Amino acid sequence: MDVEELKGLDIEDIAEKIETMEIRGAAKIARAGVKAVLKVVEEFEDDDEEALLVELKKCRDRLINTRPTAVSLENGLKYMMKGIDDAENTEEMKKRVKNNYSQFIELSLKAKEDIAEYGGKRINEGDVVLTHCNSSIALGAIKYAWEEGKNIEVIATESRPKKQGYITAKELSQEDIPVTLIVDSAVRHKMKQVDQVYVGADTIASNGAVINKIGTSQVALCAHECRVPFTVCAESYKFSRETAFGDLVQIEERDPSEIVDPKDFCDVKISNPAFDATPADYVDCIITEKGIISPEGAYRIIEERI
Ligand code: RUB
Repeated sequence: MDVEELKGLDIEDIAEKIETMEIRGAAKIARAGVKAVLKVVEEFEDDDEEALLVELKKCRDRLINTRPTAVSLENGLKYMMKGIDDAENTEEMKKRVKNNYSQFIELSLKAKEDIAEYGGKRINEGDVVLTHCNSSIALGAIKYAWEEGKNIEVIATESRPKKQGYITAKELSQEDIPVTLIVDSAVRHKMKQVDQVYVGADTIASNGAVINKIGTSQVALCAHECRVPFTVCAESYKFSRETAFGDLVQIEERDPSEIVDPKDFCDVKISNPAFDATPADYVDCIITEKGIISPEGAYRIIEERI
């Protein structure tokens, strides 16, 4: 589900759809978040700036913790608030928010296109590419390579517990891209057939660590051991400025019922972390719309925004 499908939904509907993962994937979450903020100004009829500011902040606060790991959402929401504090009246505030919205959506979609091209060019004829979970940005690069006429194959991990790998497998097979679905625990066994790993990211920390779907760090470790290049595809708004100043990325802990029926395990504690952090040491490069960087270059991307 992406922004164009959000017509008729109110802010609470959007927040709930993000929480329940009907809207999912860091890029789509960010675009849905900014759309919710746009709705605030579209629906606001008063001419009281203070009241509009309160409504905007209320919306931001409702959304920000729906998926706490994805800094794309936080950065998108911040983008929407640019310039509103010194706007002289509600009309000016609304204009700025609307402008911010158009710019963010354009930036997000253009970044996806650029990363697809840069990433697609680095996939070689005959490559077997392994991907984890369902990243629209990593898949963009894979599809670009295929559309360029390269005969490639994809191995998609199931990505327990929510099985986003099914979405990946179906999405690729619909485009006739040869794809093999495997369970997450088959990654090491299969890695000897793999030429490259391509994944997305929810957040990139200032030290180059990549926070993505749980299991990504195990995939990276296997790739590293097998000398298989590990590539991350992420727009610049997934880089976390806050991590440069000491903040830690919060790893979302989701409901145990996504894994098992807790009633069947009365005396067992069930833990369901949705994301993990892959250290920079296991990442060969990060493809952004600003260019391809080594993970050590993450701070430079953040610095440009500071
Ligand atoms: C999705 C996930 C994706 C990133 C990047 O997790 O981990 O790899 O969000 O996605 P979830 P994209 O299904 O829990 O949201 O490249 O589409 O932004």
